[in-house]
Amino acid sequence: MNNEKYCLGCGIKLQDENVLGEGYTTSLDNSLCQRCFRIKNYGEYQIVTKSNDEYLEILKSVGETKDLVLYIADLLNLEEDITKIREIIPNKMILVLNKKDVLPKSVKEEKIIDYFSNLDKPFDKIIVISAVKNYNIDYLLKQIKLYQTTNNVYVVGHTNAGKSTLINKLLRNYSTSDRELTMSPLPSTTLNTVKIDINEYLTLIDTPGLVDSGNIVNYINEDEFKKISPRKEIKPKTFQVKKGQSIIVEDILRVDYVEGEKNSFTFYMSNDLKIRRISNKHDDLKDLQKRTFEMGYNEDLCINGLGFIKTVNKGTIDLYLDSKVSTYKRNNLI
Ligand SMILES: Nc1nc2c(ncn2[C@@H]2O[C@H](COP(=O)(O)OP(=O)(O)OP(=O)(O)O)[C@@H](O)[C@H]2O)c(=O)[nH]1
Ligand SMILES: [Mg+2]
Repeated sequence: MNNEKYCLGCGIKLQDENVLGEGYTTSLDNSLCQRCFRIKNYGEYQIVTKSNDEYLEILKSVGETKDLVLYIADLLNLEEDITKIREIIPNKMILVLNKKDVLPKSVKEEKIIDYFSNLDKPFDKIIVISAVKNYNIDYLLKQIKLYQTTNNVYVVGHTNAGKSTLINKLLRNYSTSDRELTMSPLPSTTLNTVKIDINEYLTLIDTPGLVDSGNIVNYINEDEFKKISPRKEIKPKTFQVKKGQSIIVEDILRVDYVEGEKNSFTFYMSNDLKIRRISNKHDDLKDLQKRTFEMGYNEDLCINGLGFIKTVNKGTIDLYLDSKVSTYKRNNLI
């Protein structure tokens, strides 16, 4: 079969022969694949497993252009090494920190920007936005105009960071087109590059997000997934802790404060998650993999896909968590 039609929602090549294959549609006259049609109309989602190798090839080809790149990252789930992308894409790049709306309003964006301003491979600009709440989108467009080298501007980043949501917002705000990219709360929504003309001078190119095998979303069911994805401003939960005390998050995570001065643990995670103290005599969740962290003063413990725990004093923490989920320490973000 030889056709050159691509799904307008996710970029996959359309085909009408293999119902179970990617890009299937009942008729090649349709503009969306069946998967996008279902996500858009029924909120139904079909998991797609793609290899990152294919996506890496796409990113490498972006790196061979001279075009401006927007690197979108999710503020609640920042990559451990946010500059890693610069190894593949040396282009002019704006770091766009998205989902500001889920952080407490009291968090100052200047502080977040400061945090990332002393990197080894610095970004040309750092901007905090909320694609959903339309926050700082005008400012972002101004910066795009300032930094763009050609009409083409690539939008890259990990899966679920909100790339397609941002492009749709720019489309709604600044063009008359009624096109809409497919967005969804689950990973791997966009499957190929998709070109979107915003105006005569600006074409945004959506790309599939890299899938991070250390992200907890890969290892939980749909109900748990709904709980861990915050839709509203997070109300952080603070616990004053002494050594020997334990806190658990649903049946996902156990945090034991093993050794150290009096401390304070603040959980920046979805409000829908039940976070509570338990008696350290209980062995709840101790069957999960244990990892030990020596925390310094004012450090966060980040759990990939779940959020982070802000701590203030020195001490030793044992985390119990699925062995496949990655974790890291950093200085307090907020
Ligand atoms: N709270 C909040 N959620 C957002 C924001 N932007 C995007 N999201 C949500 O994040 C999820 C992922 O959004 P997408 O636009 O599909 O993400 P993507 O980066 O295109 O993902 P892939 O196509 O898989 O690479 C959706 O549930 C969006 O509603 C934001 O500013 N705030
Ligand atoms: Mg997308």
